Amino acid sequence: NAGDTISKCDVIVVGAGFGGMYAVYKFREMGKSVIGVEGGGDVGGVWYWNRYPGARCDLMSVDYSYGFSPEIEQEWTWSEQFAAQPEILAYANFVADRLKLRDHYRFNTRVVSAEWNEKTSKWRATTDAGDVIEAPYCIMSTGPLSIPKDPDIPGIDAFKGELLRAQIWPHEPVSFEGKRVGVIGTGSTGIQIIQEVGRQAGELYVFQRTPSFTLPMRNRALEPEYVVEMKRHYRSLREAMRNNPTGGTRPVSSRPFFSLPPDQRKEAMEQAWINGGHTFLGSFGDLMINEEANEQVAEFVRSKIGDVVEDPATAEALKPRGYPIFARRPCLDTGYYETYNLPNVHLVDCLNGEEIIEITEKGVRTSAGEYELDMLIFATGYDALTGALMAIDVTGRDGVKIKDKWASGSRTHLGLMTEGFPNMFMTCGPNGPAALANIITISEHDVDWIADLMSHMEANGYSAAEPTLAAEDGWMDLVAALASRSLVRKAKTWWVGANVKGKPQGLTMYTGGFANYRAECAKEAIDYAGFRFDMEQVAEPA
Ligand code: NA7
Repeated sequence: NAGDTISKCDVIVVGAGFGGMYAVYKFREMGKSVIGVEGGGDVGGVWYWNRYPGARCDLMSVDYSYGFSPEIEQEWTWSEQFAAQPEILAYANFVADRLKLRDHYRFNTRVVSAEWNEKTSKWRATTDAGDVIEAPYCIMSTGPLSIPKDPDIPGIDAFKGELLRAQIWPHEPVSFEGKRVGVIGTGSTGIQIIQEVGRQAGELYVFQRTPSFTLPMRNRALEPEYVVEMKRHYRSLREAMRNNPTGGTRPVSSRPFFSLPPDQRKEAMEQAWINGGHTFLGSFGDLMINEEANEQVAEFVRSKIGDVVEDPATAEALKPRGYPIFARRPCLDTGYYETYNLPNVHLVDCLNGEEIIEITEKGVRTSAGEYELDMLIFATGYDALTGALMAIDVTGRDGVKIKDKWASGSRTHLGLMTEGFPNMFMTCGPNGPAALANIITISEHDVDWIADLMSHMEANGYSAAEPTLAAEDGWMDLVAALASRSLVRKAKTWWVGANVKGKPQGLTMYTGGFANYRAECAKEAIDYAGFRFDMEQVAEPA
């Protein structure tokens, strides 16, 4: 029963992904007692759950790793330019072992509610195990992509074959051999699954609604000499990451697309194609704000699809139209388009041809008929950015619920805190740069920023901190002003809430880039002018 076990500590950390793990470490190093709560059976966050074949990070491993520990940087060696899920999960485990983080965590446990107590200036979190944890500080490291979303298609429960979800993939090996497999979802996840399962399955049917633009990943094993160099230069690499709009090491250009003559533009695009995916965004500075420049790159990529895919109708159906390239998360692939040249791989175009009607006992029924399947895989994304926090019954000052405060969209100051919810912090929160920049760089920044605020509070005898409404309004105005220039708002994606029925729509992420975000947060930390603080109460009531 709730209340049977009350644990008291200084900091509650919700989540054991990269954000939560660093939070546990940092606050423990500050001498605080920390209790972590994690729904998964171990550390790793999204990498604990996403075990589907081909799961891989689309950021380079040198970027997608912690920068706070020079020892860990030297002790850990990445094997590939873009690490696969097992290696990333092994890294998370390595860090957890090395820093003894597991002792702090309660695994297989979810926080179901969190309530602020005005009198004691403490958060009281209740878990699904019935435990109660009380602490002055609560850190929500719940992740932008952690609540899986099924497709809104009737009949999901009717299917009698194997139903698998990419976001909660089984731990035991899955065989596709000789099976008729269907995949719904062609975002980053679906693309990784399709290119892998297409080579293994008996028949693969891809039910595609919106085609994604995907660019060559150009992954490679990291040669020992490269690793030595990388390890030697980690400090300067981390410094470069902190000053980069994406929070990564790849240089970003400010060169406008049309500043080059046509032949040089073509040459730059060919070079970006050869170098691989994200170098496109590093080649030109205006692709996310100049529609014409964006369309030229989009058309270049469409022509590449046409070059690879042999069947003209399939090639045409795979070419994304009607939204700017990079306005959906650009996917990076290894032979995705080539997969459609395999005789056992079939594209079902659910945008311009057939429509999915329902899932049946035997498979998927479209307007053209029924596809009989042995296995159906959902790669249909997440209730992103706000979903995980909204899944917790969070009550702030004066009994206000987060789900009411955010009913028409998330509102925060700096993506880190929300007015009316004192001492509750988010890492990689909504209205920050999370989905558009390196999440590990952001997580480390956010935790360090929170730690500085806590130190400021303690030095001044403050028991509670929260942003003022004016500061929050100011931040949301800035976010909106930046968003109004960005082409990201022009596609229907999880970035704008379009993938979840009834969710508030709109681009409310900070699109000014990580480096500017860091500067905004640093500016606030000079005097915390956007905050109100409460003084320590004399004694806690018995
Ligand atoms: P995404 O990018 O949200 O993709 C989900 C996919 O699922 C997308 O292609 C959707 O098509 C498709 N979908 C969802 N519902 C349906 C129905 N009902 N019918 C057909 N197709 C459907 O999720 P991912 O997991 O791929 O990627 C999330 C992030 O993880 C990614 O951006 C990287 O940052 C890592 P739609 O576009 O809605 O037409």
